[in-house]
Amino acid sequence: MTLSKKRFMADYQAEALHLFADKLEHLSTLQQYQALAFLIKGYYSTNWAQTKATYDRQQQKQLYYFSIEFMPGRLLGSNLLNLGIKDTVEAGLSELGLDPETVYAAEVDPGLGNGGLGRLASAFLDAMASVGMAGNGNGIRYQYGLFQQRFVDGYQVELPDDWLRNPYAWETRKENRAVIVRFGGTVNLMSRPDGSLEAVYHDTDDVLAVPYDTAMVGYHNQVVNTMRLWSAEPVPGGAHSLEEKARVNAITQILYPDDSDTAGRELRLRQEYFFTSAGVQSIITHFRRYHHDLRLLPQFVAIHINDTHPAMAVLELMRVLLDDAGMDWDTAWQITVKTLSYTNHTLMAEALETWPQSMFSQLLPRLAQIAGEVDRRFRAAYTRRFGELLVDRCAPIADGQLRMAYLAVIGSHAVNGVAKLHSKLLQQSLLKDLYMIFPERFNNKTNGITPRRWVQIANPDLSALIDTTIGTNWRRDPRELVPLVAQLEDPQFLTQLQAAKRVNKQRLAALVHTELGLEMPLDAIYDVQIKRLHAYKRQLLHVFGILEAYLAIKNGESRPPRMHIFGAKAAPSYRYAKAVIRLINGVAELINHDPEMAGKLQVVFIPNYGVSLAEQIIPAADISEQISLAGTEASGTSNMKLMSNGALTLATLDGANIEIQEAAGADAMVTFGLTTSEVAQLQASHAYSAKALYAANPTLHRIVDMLTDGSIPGIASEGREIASELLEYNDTYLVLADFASYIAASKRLDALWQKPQQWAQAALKNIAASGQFSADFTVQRYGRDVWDVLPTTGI
Ligand code: GLS
Repeated sequence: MTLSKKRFMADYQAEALHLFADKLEHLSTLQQYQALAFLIKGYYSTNWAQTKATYDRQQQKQLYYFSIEFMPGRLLGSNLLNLGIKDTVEAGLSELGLDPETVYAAEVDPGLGNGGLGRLASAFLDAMASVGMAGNGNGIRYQYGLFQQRFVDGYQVELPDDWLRNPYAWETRKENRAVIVRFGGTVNLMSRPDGSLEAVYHDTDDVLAVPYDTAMVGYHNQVVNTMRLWSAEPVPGGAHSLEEKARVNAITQILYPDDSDTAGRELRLRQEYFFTSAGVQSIITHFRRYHHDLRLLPQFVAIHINDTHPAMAVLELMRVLLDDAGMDWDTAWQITVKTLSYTNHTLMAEALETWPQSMFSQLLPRLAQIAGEVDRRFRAAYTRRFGELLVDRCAPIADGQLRMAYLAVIGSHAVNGVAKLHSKLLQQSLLKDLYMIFPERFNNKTNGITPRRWVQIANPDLSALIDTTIGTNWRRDPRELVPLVAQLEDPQFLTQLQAAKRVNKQRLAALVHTELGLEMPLDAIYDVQIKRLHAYKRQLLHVFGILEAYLAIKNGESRPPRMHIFGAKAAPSYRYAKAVIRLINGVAELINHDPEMAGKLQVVFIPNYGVSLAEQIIPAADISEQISLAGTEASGTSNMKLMSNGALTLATLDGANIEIQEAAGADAMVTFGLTTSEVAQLQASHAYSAKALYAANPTLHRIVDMLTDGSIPGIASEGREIASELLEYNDTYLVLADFASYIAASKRLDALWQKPQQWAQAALKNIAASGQFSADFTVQRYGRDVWDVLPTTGI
């Protein structure tokens, strides 16, 4: 949009007066932020309404991305950027005596997800708007987001994230679009005169699902899509006891703070059905405004099942088509499969959701009946050809459990993993039986990120340098970063690149100083690992690397200075992960208080990792630690964000690391460790002995002993727990097995650091190759191969 500074300033002052009946300069920072956010919302509202009207008028096929998690991050900066008015607004703010960064920082960061999965969902919404695809989000408006993390005596403490305490400026309550979601009760099937069946419900628990819509503003294209989040409320008019009201509100009160467990609790099942049913119902209502024949649904609607949480969309859509529309089973099934598609996000067997049939039928009796019929028909259709054993292994129901991943595959026309390796492993292991039956459904869609947030907003100095070097086309199409490689031999450019990194390091160092009182010298390597705390991600291996350096420096060895920066939340019930957090904080205490380590080696664990903190850390990183055991990390996306900011990846051959290496070149990152097939062989042969490695490698021996011999302050049982996982339980994630090659790889990075020009060249190769990992391309691949929804303004 076009906006002059003068008009902006006048509008802003008027908005402040209108909202708070006071002058801008008398408002709190939060109020100044809110006035600005409401003003900007007003700026795009017409486009928002017009986008919806255009989709309807042109009868465009629309995609609905069903996800139990979204992590949009702060929206003010990205909305300003995407509207093309960021510079004007910032100039206006400054002229009004306000600091833009301070105003931006007053915005809450809705943590409606755990990590990569939720952030990916939001990146996709941003990307779809930016390439002009008709894509909507469908999820839950949790009253409390992912907990706020504090450290007390080195332990993680979880505080509630009351993000809705103040009105959330970007959302719009659509009470006129509310729908009723039914739980429990009994259901009888009655024949209608035309022979079709009608489901008659008794004694159900009804809940009102109220949508709150938030605009997803496209980049410089006037497209504004919608993220719809549902909130549970008592049905109006009913006589509700306080207890009943509390039970209803509980459905959307909290986000489950775990992204790997089945969290096999009834409340979780309620949450899943709640947003899935509300989403399906509202889609059908909208569709019916324009079409009478539900058989046309797949022509106009695609529904994507993001991980298994919304997998019961298969059953819910069947319910609507069978019971509400009176369709026969085969027609309904055909439509369902054509409409739905599914992404798997993990190979961890324990993360595959299953529900006890008894719980499921009590809470969702009609869906349980439909699930039984899906199971019966699946077995009947494929047993003859594939044998009873195979079909039993992958049927939706077995041993009294509903297996949601299998249901999702069976009820979708397309199934994908999130990196090439992950998609291959799905076919070879986790979903191999279903791959036998439905090979044509399987495909890969490597994840992506939004460089608008991670480079343009988070790294203004790098962005400006790129602009002056190759122009601004990369801002729309980040593949246009490739020509940057022409600067590989340009010492002046490389120096400027280093200077931009230094500015970011300065900013992070200031934050760390304020938060933790620690000094981080700017000439040190900033070595970053930021992600959920999980055994398979192996933060422990990183800690072992730190202890190796500590012992070496104590021993008089000289190493380039390194700051080890962590950000990670542990699920509150995940003991091992919490033990590792305590360990990292203990190691930090040991090292940061040792005068011999000053300026050489420091450990910085910044609490409360989330999207906003990531925006501060990522631009400052020199090394990106992506060190999961090969075959465990489905894709990873921090690896992409960090590379696009010029960090060198220290990586196992896992997830998308492999594709990053292909893109940036072998000399732009450092890899180590067992490969997936080596891991599989080692595990199958039962030949692995962690104890033998411990006995054979004196450094490793020493480090493992440090866990229990009192060397690390403040840890006791945690050290023993971790040591026992390594030695007694034989090191599930092969930390000891990869230790030696990890240290060797890390030393290669130390050596490279001594040659600043070569380091800068490797950083440049990463930046130049990062464009292909933009989510703009990922969603276009989904649109073309899976959803049949095409971009209108895309690149
Ligand atoms: C995850 C995977 O663990 C990540 O590797 C992946 O990048 C992300 C998005 O596809 O999905 N799966 C999950 O349950 N949480 C994740 O972050």
